[in-house]
Amino acid sequence: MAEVGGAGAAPGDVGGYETLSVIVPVYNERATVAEAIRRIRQADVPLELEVVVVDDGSTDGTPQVLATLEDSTVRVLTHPHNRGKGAAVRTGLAAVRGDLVLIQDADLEYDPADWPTLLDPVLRGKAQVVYGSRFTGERKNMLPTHWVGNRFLALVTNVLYASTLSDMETCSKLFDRRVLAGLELRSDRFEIEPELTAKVLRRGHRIYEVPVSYAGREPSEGKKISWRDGFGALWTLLKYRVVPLPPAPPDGSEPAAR
Ligand SMILES: Nc1nc2c(ncn2[C@@H]2O[C@H](COP(=O)(O)OP(=O)(O)O)[C@@H](O)[C@H]2O)c(=O)[nH]1
Ligand SMILES: [Mg+2]
Repeated sequence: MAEVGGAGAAPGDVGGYETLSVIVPVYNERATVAEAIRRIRQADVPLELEVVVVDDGSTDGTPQVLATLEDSTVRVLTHPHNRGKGAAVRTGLAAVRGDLVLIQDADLEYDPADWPTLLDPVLRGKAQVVYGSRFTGERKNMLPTHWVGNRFLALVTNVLYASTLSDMETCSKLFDRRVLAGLELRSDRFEIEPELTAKVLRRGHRIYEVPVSYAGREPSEGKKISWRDGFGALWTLLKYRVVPLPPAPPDGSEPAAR
């Protein structure tokens, strides 16, 4: 893995990072996945790009669409049966090799055009974890129940973990891969977002937030997360506040100096 320049990185360089690995969890996104991957290919990043799409047992023709998109830069991994977004992210994490890891959904709610904004604090050595906030960027839509749920879950996160996040549930998350080493992620479903957040904060990392644009979709357009998932998120936040964490590997995943 590349030596990371951290705070000493000169302007214009990429902080010692070489490869950005992008994990794209996909479940029944026939209508959007081709456009999502087109936008991913167009993203303007000063790093080598590794894209790993995880088809989570889609049954709507997504695998056929993916077969036409796969090439040397876009790898497709497949779950034989649907296991949930968290399982798809974990499959992707086990497969990627880059020194930076970004999770990018396939449903067009988040836009790879925002990646330079997300990457900027990491490449300048200011952060090892960056979240794209939907509450400080422009947004097309968020259902009122989701707005309340998202604000509430961010508040609970901040109270439990002494953070100041505006958006914990954002699906726009970027990590120095060393931060993720040894976290032993377990979530299969949408609790992957609070689990990642809780464990990273418990390890003492600060999460840097930048604004990203958000084009929220409606249930009729395929949005699957619902207010019920909010309870799972709440439970996950409470649980990881108290369960012991696996020991951090001694490889630089210690928190950067604050
Ligand atoms: N809903 C759902 N999404 C999954 C699953 N497996 C992978 N995904 C992908 O995860 C992303 C959905 O995440 P999110 O935006 O939080 O939920 P949604 O927009 O409400 O469906 C999309 O890219 C999905 O295709 C799954 O089992 N269920
Ligand atoms: Mg989504």
